[in-house]
Amino acid sequence: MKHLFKRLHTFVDQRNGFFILLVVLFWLKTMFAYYVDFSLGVSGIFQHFILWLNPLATTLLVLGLALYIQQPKLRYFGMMILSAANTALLYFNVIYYRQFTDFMTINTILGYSKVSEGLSGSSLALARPYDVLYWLDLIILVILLLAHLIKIDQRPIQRHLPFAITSVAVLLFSVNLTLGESNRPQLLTRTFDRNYIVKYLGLDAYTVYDAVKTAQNNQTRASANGSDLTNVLAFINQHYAAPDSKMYGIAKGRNVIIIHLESFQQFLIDYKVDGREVTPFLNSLYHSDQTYAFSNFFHQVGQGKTSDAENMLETSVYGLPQGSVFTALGSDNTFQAAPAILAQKAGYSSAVFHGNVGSFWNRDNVYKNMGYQNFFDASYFDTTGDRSEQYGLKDKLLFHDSVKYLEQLQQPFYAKFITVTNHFPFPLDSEDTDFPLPTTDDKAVNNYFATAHYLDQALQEFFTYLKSSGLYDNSMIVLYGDHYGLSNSDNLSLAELLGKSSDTWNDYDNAQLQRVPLMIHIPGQHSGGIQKQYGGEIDVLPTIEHLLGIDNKGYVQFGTDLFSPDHDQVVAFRNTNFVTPTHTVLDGTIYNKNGEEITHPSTALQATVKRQQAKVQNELQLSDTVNNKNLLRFYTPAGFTPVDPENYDYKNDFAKLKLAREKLGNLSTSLYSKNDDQTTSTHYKTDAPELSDSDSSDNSSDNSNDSEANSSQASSQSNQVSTDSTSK
Ligand code: GP9
Ligand code: MN
Repeated sequence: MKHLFKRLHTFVDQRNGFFILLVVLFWLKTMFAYYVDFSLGVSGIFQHFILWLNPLATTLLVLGLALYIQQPKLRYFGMMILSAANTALLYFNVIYYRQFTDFMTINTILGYSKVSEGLSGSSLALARPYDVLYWLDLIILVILLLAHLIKIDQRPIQRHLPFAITSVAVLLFSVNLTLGESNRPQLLTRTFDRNYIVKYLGLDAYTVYDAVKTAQNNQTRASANGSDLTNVLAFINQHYAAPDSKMYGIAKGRNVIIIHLESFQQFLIDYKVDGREVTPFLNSLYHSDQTYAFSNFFHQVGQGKTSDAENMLETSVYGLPQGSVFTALGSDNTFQAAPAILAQKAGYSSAVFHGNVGSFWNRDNVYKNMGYQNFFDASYFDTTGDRSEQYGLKDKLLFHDSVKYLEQLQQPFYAKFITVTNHFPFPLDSEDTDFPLPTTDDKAVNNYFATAHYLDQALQEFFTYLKSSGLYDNSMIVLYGDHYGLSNSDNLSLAELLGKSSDTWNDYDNAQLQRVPLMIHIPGQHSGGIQKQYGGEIDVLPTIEHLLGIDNKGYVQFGTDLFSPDHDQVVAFRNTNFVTPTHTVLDGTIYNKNGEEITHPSTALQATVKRQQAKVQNELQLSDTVNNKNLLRFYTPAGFTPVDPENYDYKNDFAKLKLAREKLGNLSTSLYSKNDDQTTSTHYKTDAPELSDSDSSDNSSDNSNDSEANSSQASSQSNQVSTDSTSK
């Protein structure tokens, strides 16, 4: 033992030994933070391996900088300072994470961010006794150095050593990046969640990445000028489509319930497997005369997938050509979004219900900029054990467990439910399904039908509740599919199920499968039916506004009301391809309605296509300018007040709603108040097996509170990202 200690001592007394000791200590502290303080959702040996590897490259790189210093004392000082700075970054993130379940951005660190609060005095209350472990090593080393118990090695540093260490660090980082990208493709281009970058590349790399992105954004924003806005406004004014007077205001004053159907494609509607309808409930809605059901409605998302769909629905502005506008720009951009417009123009309250962690797609920040008053994310739900599947709470449970919050919203409300169970690769516990699977060679294709069926059942249960609680009659329910579930490569296996052959399957077929459902269900309105006009996600907001009797003239919205006689039926895809009622144009190739390539288009058609293609390109480019240059900060439509994100935080939303209800007394319009201050969740009927085999059936009772639900947060996070490597 004594011998070992002595050897260690001599090792540390040498500058290389001391350097290695600092690297190892910092690595250990990072591992401690990863496993004890952060919930990174690491699963599988490969992800753990990447996690263990990722602090090494950056620590070598950072501490290695001190080795370039010639003067021995200064060199040691440099190593200690760099190590302390790195520790500070780690530790402040630990504290911040305890409060916000998220990592600090450069803007938070510098205090520039409007949405993500920095560390305040109260954050120090989040310190824990064991935090001393983050600092103890440095304190001990300083003492040992000062007491000369560790000697400063006075020998000059080997000439090539610093450079060798930097090279090794860079090499290690490349290996790390390659492994990360192989496990989570498009890690840096799409930036799903800050969690992901830390998990794969480490905290230092994340901070640098965020700094570079922030600098780029600031530069693009700084280059904004008046003419950018002039072009946008000219397009918007000329493109504006006035409402059809028969439709304008037909849903005025109703609650709006948006149901985001994860990965749900239109072909599922009326589709049967072994003679069994996949989605009998959605089919019945689709064919109801109280539903305006669109049969030629297309998703228009890019890499931002769900977040792009949400962005279009909330703002009628497109996502970005690359990455997600939510994660890339959403923390700081100015939005003129549905929750704020509806609140200001028609007194709506607003809430989002989603069983995944709030940081995914940066929703926790973006929603504040959109003016969402409440956000019930995974922290408000019990997402433990078999209650969750990959991206969070199973859909039946999401609807069921949300009701106790929903009933507290003041009416009219604008409420959005983001489902998750029907997400690639469509896993589902056998207890949740008895649906017969097709038998193609592609497992994802087969499973897709079971999760879609499960979603359908969840919706039926929710609708039954809406009816029995009385919400149904004064609501408008909007259901839409966010994007494809099956990718173009899966489509080759899907082809046979659609009566086509994989041999002749082509781009045109893929494009037609961008159809997703849009159903606007207005109970008591019997003039609905299947709508054949072409449109896309960009058109939903103007349509909803007009149905609610809200004028959208003057707003920077790129879509047009689907019911307007002037509605624009040229539907742009994010990659500048487009579809129209008569033809589809993919990379310049024109297809007719039957999918046949038009090799010799008439001069008239050529001119039309040229004009349409130019419009599509112009529209997308203007939308990109609005996003990238944050143009809406310079323009506020008449009658609109810009959103102040500081007015929102999503902690204790349940308690806050209850308090608001109590304050309003007789004036409270919440369902709970209308129901004589009784919960309506007892009306909820669900066959979810996760509720029957535990005492969680009284989960919906009014007794549970935020802190109770919050206790499940940590576990929900590990559920959330656990299978991200399998997502598309
Ligand atoms: C995650 C969920 C899925 O919270 O919305 O996002 P997606 O992978 O579909 O973009
Ligand atoms: Mn999605």
